[in-house]
Amino acid sequence: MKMVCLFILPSKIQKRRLEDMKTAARKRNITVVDIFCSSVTHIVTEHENLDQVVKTMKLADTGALDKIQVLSVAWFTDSMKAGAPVPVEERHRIKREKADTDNGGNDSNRRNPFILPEYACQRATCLKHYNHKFTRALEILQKHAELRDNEHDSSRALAFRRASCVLKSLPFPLTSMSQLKKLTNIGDHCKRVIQEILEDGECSEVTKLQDDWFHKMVVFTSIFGIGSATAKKWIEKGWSTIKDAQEGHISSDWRVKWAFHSDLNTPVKLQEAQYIQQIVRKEAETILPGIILQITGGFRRGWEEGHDVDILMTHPEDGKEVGFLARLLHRLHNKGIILCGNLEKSTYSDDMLTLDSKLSAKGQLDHFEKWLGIIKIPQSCSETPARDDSGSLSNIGSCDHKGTNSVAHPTSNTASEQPLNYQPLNLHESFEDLESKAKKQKLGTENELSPMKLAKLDRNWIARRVDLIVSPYNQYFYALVGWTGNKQFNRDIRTYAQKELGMKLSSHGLYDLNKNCALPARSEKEVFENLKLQYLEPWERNC
Ligand code: 8DG
Ligand code: CA
Ligand code: CA
Repeated sequence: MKMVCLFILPSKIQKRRLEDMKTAARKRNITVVDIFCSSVTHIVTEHENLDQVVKTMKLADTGALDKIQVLSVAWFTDSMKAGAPVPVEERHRIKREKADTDNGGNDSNRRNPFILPEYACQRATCLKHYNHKFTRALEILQKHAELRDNEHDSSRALAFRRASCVLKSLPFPLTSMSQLKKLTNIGDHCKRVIQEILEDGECSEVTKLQDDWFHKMVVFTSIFGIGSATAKKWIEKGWSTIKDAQEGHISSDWRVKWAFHSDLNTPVKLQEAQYIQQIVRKEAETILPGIILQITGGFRRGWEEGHDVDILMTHPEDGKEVGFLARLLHRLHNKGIILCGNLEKSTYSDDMLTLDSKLSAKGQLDHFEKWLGIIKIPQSCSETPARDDSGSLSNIGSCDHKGTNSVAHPTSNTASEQPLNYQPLNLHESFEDLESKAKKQKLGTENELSPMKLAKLDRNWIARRVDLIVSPYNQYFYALVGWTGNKQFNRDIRTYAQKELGMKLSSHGLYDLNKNCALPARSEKEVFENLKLQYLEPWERNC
């Protein structure tokens, strides 16, 4: 049976029973979402007909439910008894009150506008959705605006992104402009683009934008550490390929020195991220037993590739994390894993909880102690997904260190869904491999060679970008939300906190500006509760 993503309509179901139903389904490995979103495949309801469901869910019409099975609690009970979702029978289906003989009526219903909450943090935004042809176009416009406009003025780019984000949350494919009527965040420019795609299948403005200049800018800015200002200068110099830049660009910045290393311009795979988590965990636990370590960023949101691996760490005992990162780096260095990087000391002080920071991408920079760098991993782990020491694949999606809230990702093949027929990697052998190969090649000083020479070596490792972040435990769950992202989600939830609640949210905490007090959180769910928001799983934060 196709992957089931279940939404239980709370209406007419007592709170306690609803929670029991969700728990029972999750125990049977069924994905259950708390908020209706575009991933939902099955709705279970106590309502007797479809019109009541549409009304309760504040949908404009039944069109939004076209691709979803709307089922009675009988289907749910049958599935719980069977231990897995059972095939849908006619008796399970929730139907319209009276047969819809009037096709025209149905069509006119479809043209009715749909309502979505204003902020992305109030609705689920998943990787897979119904409106890719529109969001792709809007995100090309966004990218173009980011590259073309002044780096300090992101307003045009953000307007395209917000519109794209709304379309990602729609639980049906857009077929008519009238469906947009009641949606906020879609301005006139975006509407023109959407209309042209609806009418012609593509937008001429978007096609024209993708010219020579745009392609060069995309190539140059995809190089690690290269921003739009540098890329523009390169184009002005007449450079058009990575090779031109590689030959002409000289810099002492470690990031730029490494910018052209071929490894860093190929995406990091999920199994490589898991492998890196595994080696860091092993060393970290040796130094500081009880350490909590979590992959964040795109991988936690269900992506199977990323540009780097973000690992957030903390310790439940206050103060234990102080000095830990330097010791961890020392150990990783001795193992021959580190190529280069930069350790940033914590610059946090309590007044930062209340200070105004810009809600821009740059404003997301925080004050934790962190190391941004490049490490080596054995080439073999790109081919073989890694397991953690318990023999099970590590669960990236879990929402806290106890893994109590982990939910299988409905739209991508995350750790928990991967087939288990891989040979576990032996970490010890992998390290020895790296070290002995280096010795055989008399490359004890490998790190001193230039990245380009290193790239050309016959080597058994590949270079990967890693961010290691250490947070005190009392800030950890806010850090987890911040470092899970995505950046647009962070922007949105922070604007929501400020405008709707008069609170200041950052990766360090939440501060109520009216009551003049900080609001602590002991789980990611509590972060959402403090913000009066329904909990969103990490994979529902792909705005
Ligand atoms: P990618 O690497 O696959 O491209 O995507 P990503 O994982 O979503 O992006 P990222 O650039 O690695 O950033 C991960 C999240 O961390 C992002 O949502 C922003 C958030 N973040 C903070 N604080 C800081 C900070 O100080 N620096 C950076 N670079 N990111 C931060 O909450
Ligand atoms: Ca990342
Ligand atoms: Ca990162």
